[in-house]
Amino acid sequence: TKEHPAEGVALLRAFCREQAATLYEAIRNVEAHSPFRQMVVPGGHTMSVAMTNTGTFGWTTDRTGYRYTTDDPETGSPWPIMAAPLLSLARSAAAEGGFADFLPNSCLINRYSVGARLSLHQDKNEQDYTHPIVSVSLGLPATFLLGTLRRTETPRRIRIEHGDVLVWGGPARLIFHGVAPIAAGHHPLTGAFRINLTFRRVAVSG
Ligand code: MD5
Ligand code: FE
Repeated sequence: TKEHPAEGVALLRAFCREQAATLYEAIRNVEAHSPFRQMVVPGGHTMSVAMTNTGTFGWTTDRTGYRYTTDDPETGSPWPIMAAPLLSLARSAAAEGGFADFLPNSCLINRYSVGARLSLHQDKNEQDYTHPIVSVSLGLPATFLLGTLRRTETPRRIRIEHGDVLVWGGPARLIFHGVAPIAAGHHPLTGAFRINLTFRRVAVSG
């Protein structure tokens, strides 16, 4: 099924549910090389979400700012190569969402434990906003905060479940969004976690 919760947003319910175990296996492999870590933002706070990356470029933050890098600053090695099932899923979801030739070169993997959240923000470090963003949810459900182009407007709340995929493009690419604190629960695949994969095409890096 395809829903359009806002202009430029396609919500593909249960789109990757059948491949979830394969995707999770790929995530576990990434984690074995580049472990999840809680990063520090420029204001000095430590994020409640733990992150790692796969693909040519990985998103990181520290006290000095946000950036995309080819190497994991924790290991000094390149981020793990994006596994075929991850790339393939991102491409097919983008196509279903109306973007025929999406070629992501970056996948941020967000791991939410119970209580972890992502405050309202825009994704604006990618330089080129003509490419969509594909976001995949596995494990515990979440309440997604779907805002507008203005930070001050109250966001709508959308329930996102295991296997759901969102494609954000065009007018939705720069809207404010976030994730409400994750409620306690258990999922047969991921246990006490929600995992989000955010696929992007990044133009430049530092
Ligand atoms: C998450 N992650 O569920 C979300 C899914 C992030 C992030 O927000 O930056 O890692 S990605 C949702 C998203 C991405 C890009 C644009 C928009 C939403 N949007 O225009 O609303 O962990
Ligand atoms: Fe975001």
